[in-house]
Amino acid sequence: MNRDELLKEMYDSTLVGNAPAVLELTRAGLDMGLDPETLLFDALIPSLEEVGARFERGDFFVPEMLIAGRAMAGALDLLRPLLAETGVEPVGKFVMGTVKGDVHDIGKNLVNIMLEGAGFHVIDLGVQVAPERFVEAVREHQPDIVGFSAFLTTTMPMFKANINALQKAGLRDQVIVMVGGAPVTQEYADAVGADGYASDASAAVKLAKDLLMRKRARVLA
Ligand code: B1M
Repeated sequence: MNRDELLKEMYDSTLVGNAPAVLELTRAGLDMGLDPETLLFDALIPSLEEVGARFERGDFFVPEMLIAGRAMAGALDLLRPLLAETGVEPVGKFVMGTVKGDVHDIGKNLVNIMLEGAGFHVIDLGVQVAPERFVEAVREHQPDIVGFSAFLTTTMPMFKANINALQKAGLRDQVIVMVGGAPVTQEYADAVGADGYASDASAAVKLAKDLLMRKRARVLA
């Protein structure tokens, strides 16, 4: 099997949620010398995008989405140590979670992996994280940044609820707030008073570093 055949096979196997095949192909791809980013951005992520498109058209239902998601998650487990390989000292602390009412976590986990790869110490609160839990974690861990992921238009309003909870607890000024997730936009992030929005994991890492540098420059000034 050559590179393109492998990527196509991986795309197709993810689409139908064949987790063992996706795992095997991930291993084969790495053995072939493909980098983890190629497997992610040229096969796994496009495949899940197609799953979403089919769900929207009514060709796929929740079980299909679920097994495709599981197949991708299995591959991510294998890629995690390679994507997060870093020898550097932690550049900052990041508390991350998917908002209350939302169980999607693949995108959040990918952002976490890339942040770890860039040297951030990430504290992952998981999914369905209530505002009080974010407040508790910010108080306990004193992170530089807190990140909220939302993947449904119905759960995006939790960003505002989380920010209000931080404000009420007197913590809002101490922490940078970043938001993201498939339906989120820059306009929405601005409207709820977040400090930053990123559309994907690479952009999230770049933004986290920029926001942190700006914060540290302000403190020194
Ligand atoms: Co759901 N789902 N789902 N789903 N699901 C979507 C999100 C949807 C877009 C599908 C569609 O209709 N096209 C749609 C939402 C529509 C909307 O509201 N706009 C949808 C729906 C409707 C639902 C249910 C309501 C279905 C139902 O029950 N009728 C239900 C809701 C359950 C709930 O949460 N309460 C549901 C359930 C599920 C499963 C459980 C079956 C499964 C989740 C499995 C899991 O995550 N463990 C699932 C899946 C797999 C999907 C799709 C197909 C794939 C999501 C994914 O993992 N993408 C998705 C369709 C799609 O997104 N195209 C869909 C790959 C991932 C790498 O990308 O998640 O965008 P993404 O993450 C990116 C960026 O968003 C960004 O970086 C990530 C990496 O590059 N990012 C950040 C994420 N967080 C960030 C934080 C940041 C910065 C950037 O800073 C803090």
